[in-house]
Amino acid sequence: MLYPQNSSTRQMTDLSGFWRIQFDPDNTGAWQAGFDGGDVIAVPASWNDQINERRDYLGTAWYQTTFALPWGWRGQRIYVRFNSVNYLAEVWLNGERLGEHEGGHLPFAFDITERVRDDGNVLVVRVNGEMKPDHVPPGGLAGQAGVTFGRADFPDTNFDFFPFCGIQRPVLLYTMPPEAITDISVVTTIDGTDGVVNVKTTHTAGAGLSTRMTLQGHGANVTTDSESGEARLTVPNAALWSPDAPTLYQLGVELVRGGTVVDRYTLNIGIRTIAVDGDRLLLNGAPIKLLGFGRHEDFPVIGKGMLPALIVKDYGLMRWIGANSFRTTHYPYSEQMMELADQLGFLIIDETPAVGLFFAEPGLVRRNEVCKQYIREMIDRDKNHPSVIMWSLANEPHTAKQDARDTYYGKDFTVVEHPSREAAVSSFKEQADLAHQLDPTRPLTIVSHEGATEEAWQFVEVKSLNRYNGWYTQSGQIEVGVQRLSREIDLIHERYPGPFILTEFGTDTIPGHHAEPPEMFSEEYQAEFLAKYIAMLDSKPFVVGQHIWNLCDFKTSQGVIRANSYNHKGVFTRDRRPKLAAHRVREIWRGKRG
Ligand code: BDP
Repeated sequence: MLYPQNSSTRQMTDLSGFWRIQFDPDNTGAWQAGFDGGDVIAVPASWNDQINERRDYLGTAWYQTTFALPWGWRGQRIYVRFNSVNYLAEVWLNGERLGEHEGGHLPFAFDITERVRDDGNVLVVRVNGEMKPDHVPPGGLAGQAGVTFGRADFPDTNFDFFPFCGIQRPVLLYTMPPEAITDISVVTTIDGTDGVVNVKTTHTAGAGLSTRMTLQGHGANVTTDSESGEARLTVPNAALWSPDAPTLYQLGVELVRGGTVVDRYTLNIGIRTIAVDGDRLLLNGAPIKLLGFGRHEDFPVIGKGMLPALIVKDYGLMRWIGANSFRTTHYPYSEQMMELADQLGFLIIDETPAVGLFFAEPGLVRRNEVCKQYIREMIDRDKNHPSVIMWSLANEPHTAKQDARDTYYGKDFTVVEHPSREAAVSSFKEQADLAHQLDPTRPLTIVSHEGATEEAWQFVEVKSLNRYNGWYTQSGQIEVGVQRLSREIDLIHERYPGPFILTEFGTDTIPGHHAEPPEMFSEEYQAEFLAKYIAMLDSKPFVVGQHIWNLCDFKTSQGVIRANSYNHKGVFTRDRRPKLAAHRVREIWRGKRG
């Protein structure tokens, strides 16, 4: 799905601003053609933190805005695109239904060419943010054993972040010409010192159209014409894309009819390869280690709203601390975040919104279908980003038949078998097959909390684990916890050879709370914990990544283990100030990267 852009053949305008919102707790509203009154609401941003009385409201709300068709757009195909609406969206223009979409973090668009007026257009979006067992991520399970963390937090999520709702990313109005480029897929390879850029394009039906592709930048200027829409462009002495040198080339695609350019689209691309080889993860043929974080799109007042300044700030913090990578925990991030990663040279594990999955009724079959929809949409959206080096199909799925993590290893520290549910195994096989088929070039991972008995790992190239030894288990005993984890990681690697990433480790830390000797919740405890984990991970050549949980403190549901309704595992506070651990990690990571 190409991001809208302005060019000599395309136009785009942003409908962000002050909209109106009408809450509909009884689901009786019928405001498809618009409503009078309601409250003012800023788009993009979640509603929860903007409107005091609606903080915990997760039901139905109707959004509305009006717009005029920009001058000169008539004659083009016209679309409205929603970059993110959480969770269900149903959309009407001038009282006519355009369609619906499920899932909070991936874009969708509607063709409004035949419906849009020159003036006085009323755009209405019915948003529903209810937590339900058959949604992904699921909720509304009230601590049901075996499928949840066993807690009953409020609001009742099956995951550990606040379920912010609303129109959370920009809404764009854009044009495409009547004959248009509809998709571009880029796969790059390296041949000696040449960079090879394989491009596949699609366009609207029509005889007599051909495609011209031009690659420019860093001294390159390669052009090729193609009848089929496919081409292979070779860049001699190519400047490869990497975290140290995130070189981007400009790929210009033109759709041509009889010598006249009818559409034009420009894409920034990076020439790089990513591969798994034995225990190693190779970027451009050389081993790479991922140093970084899990993060959340989360900030006071805007909730999960897209805020360009916050994106810049977070990249600045990650740079400062010496990170080169992050995982989009636990949903795909904004397209703005992805674009900057390409420019700044960050390596991304791109994760679908599948967090807190369970493989029992209710909602089993439906959840599986929604997961596959997300995989299609995520790969379609992000396939051309050089920064995206891996797809994550799930975070901590409850795959085991029994939820009994503490008994997965016996007294003598051998694996005690805890079989996975058949439904989990077949679901992940289907999902991995789909992802491999859609993108044969990037490795897959599944982020497990089950360890060596995780059967879903058989379908993915990279095994990722979340562990909190010395925190949730072996509390107060960092050394004991780290030793135990070290043995566990070795056991996992014996069973599942290949690259391994510790995708989460960390401690809740109250800024300003100090203790010597270090004690849980103190800044010293977090600093020591992270330093010891990193030293242990560094000692294992097959550990290709270390992602601290979390970059910043973030908002959660209310529950007994979340003071302030915050997860305090950030090395930065929610307002982006460093804790002691940030300085410690910086010393280690920057030392490592030179
Ligand atoms: C893991 C989850 C993550 C949580 C974290 C924690 O993947 O979303 O926030 O633990 O408890 O289970 O801090």
